[in-house]
Amino acid sequence: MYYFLRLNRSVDERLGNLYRQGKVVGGLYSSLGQEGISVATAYALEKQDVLGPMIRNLGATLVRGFKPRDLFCQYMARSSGPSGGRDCNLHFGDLNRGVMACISMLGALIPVMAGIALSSTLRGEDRVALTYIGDGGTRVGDFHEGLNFAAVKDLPLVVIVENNQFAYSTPVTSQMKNTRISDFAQAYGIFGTTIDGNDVLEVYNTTRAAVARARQGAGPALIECNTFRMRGHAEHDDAKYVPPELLEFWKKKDPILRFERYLFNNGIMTQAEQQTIIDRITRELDADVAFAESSPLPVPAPCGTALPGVYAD
Ligand SMILES: Cc1ncc(C[n+]2csc(CCOP(=O)(O)OP(=O)(O)O)c2C)c(N)n1
Repeated sequence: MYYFLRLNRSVDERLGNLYRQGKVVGGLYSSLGQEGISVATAYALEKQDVLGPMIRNLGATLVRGFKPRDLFCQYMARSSGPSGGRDCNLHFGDLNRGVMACISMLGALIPVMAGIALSSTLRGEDRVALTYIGDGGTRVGDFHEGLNFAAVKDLPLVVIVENNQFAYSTPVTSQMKNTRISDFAQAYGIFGTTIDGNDVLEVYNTTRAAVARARQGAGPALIECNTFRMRGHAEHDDAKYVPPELLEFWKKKDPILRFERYLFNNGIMTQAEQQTIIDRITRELDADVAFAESSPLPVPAPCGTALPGVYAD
């Protein structure tokens, strides 16, 4: 997990550099400070399960088997990326890896993932669906419709709310009167809890238990992970509206540094082992950025690679 946490952050940093060099096509949505949620929740799944990431869940796609080069190609719209350069950022999926493509319209992924959970139940398959939503996204009707449907049918669906305190420039207190989002679970009659989203092991243990319950037929779960968005909504946003003391407060709760301390203090990782992991990531990312930069853009129509698959083949 430590490798994937560091990988998530390093890919994010490299993408930030590429963005400032004008090489990223479209927006760049950082997951800085939220890596623990993506990595630990994806780790809690089994191979046959399906994960539906949103734009800040880069780490979850890495755990599911996408490589950093896939992400660099995707963000630079190269034809060797997962969407062949036809779409940007985390808008890609691969059902062979159990990854459903992210949907831009907030909330829309919840009914889709509930549908995947329903099909799994109808076919008698052992498959749990897990997806993510931000605090802002929980104000959209689809979130409630999808969750209610999953609750009524006892579907194996786990919804992770990343409460990072802001939806673009709107603080959570201006979005809702009751800011404890997991309370909705009670309204729908399902399991719900609020946890420290910057505590990697708490996220892992809570999700693992929810996934196990869902797999046994005990129905959906709503896990609210408290965290903080450490950068702007996207790289174009300097987030001047975020009070600096809030950033300072959350910086001290950095999930990777906390996990690192846990690993060191419990004799699980030595400094030499940490260095080996960091060196491995640097090597991998040097090669993968170079690969993406030398990859071609899609070739335009009529006989190119840009159009096939955009609608039906
Ligand atoms: C239904 C819908 N409304 C508005 C938008 C535009 N939009 C994209 S991201 C975003 C903010 C999302 O905030 P939140 O759900 O809290 O997630 P975060 O960006 O904080 O991770 C908005 C308003 C959208 N994509 N879909």
